[in-house]
Amino acid sequence: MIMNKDTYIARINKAKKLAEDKNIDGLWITKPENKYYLSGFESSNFFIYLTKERNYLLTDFRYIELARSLETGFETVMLTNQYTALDFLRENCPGTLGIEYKSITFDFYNDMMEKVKPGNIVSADQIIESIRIIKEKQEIDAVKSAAEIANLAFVHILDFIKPGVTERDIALELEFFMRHKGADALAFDTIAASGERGSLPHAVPSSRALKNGDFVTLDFGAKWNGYCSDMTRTVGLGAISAEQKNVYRIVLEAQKAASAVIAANVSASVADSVAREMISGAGYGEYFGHGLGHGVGLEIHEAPTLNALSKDVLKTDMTVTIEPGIYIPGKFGVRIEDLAVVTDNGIISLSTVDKELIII
Ligand SMILES: [Mn+2]
Repeated sequence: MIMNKDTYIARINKAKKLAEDKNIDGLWITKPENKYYLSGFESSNFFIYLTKERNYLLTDFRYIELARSLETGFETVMLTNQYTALDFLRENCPGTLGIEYKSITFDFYNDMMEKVKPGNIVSADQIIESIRIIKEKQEIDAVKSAAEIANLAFVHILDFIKPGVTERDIALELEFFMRHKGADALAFDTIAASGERGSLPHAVPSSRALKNGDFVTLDFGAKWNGYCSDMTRTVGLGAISAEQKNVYRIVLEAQKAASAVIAANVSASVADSVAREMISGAGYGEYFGHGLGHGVGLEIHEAPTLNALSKDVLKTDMTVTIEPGIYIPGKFGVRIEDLAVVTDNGIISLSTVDKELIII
C-alpha cells in the first residue's frame, strides 16, 4: 500500500534514530519487507541506504523511472554494470555500517569485505522490524481488509466441503475465491489437512478425498495491498466421534481463554501459558507442539512471537494470531486461529466467522 510522503519520512526518521542509538553511521537495508515499508517501492533489484544526512534508493535502469517518480523522500541512484551497489558503498562507506545479517547473502558479504572494506560492521536486524511491530492505522485497516477476504472465503468454502472433494480442490477453491474478492495473492500456501492428515500442523494439500467422520483443518489467508491475513478453522464431516468433539472443545476453550487474557502490557509468554496449561490440564499437552501465535503484517510471520520463551510484551496496535491446536498422530488434528488487533484493554478479533464446531 502506498502511503503519503510524510508517513515514509516519519518511518525513515525512526529508523535513523534507532541506527544512531547503535552508533551506526550508514544503514544498508536489504530485506524486501523493510525496503517496502520505508519506501513503498518494490523491485527485483534495489537497496536502501540511510545516513544521518541522506536517504538513498538504488536501483537499475528497469526500475529507475518508477523510483524517481516516487514521492517518498529518497535520492535515487542508478546502478549499472559499471557502477554497482558495491561501488556506491565504497564511495559512501561510513565508519560503522549496519547491515541486515538475516537477509544479506554470503556472496554479497564476501564481495563487500573485499571491495568496500568497511571499518566496522554491526547487525541492523530488528531495527526496521521493531518499528513495524506496532501498526499504523492504515496498516491495521489493510490487515483487516485482508482478514475480511478470508472471512468471506471461509463462509464460501463451507458450501464446497463435502465427501469426495479433495484437500487440493478445497485449497484451489479458496485461492480462486480470495483472488476474485480482491486479494493480491495468497498470504501463504493454503493448508488443508483432513482425517489422519490433520495431525500434520502444516500439511500440504493432497489428493486425499474427504470422507464421513473427518475433521478438516483449513489454514489460509489473503494478501491485500501488501498486508497479510491468517486464519484457521477446523470443521467436521458427518459422524464426528465423542473424542473429536472433546478435543475440539478443549482447543476452543484454550483459544478463547488466551484471547481473553491478551491486552496491552501482557507478556506474550503469559498468553501462551494460558492456552498451554488448559491443553495440558486436559491431558493433551504433548500434542500442542507449537507456539500460541505470531505477529502478522507485511510478513505472514513477524514480530511479536507468542510462545513460552518469548520476551515480547504485547502492545496496543500489534496484530497477532491466537492459534492453539491439538494434533494426534494417525488420528486427527484441531487448530483454531483468530487474527486480532491488541488494544489497551483487550483485543479486536478480525476473524469474525464462527469458531464453534461446524459439522457439515
Ligand atoms: Mn498463523
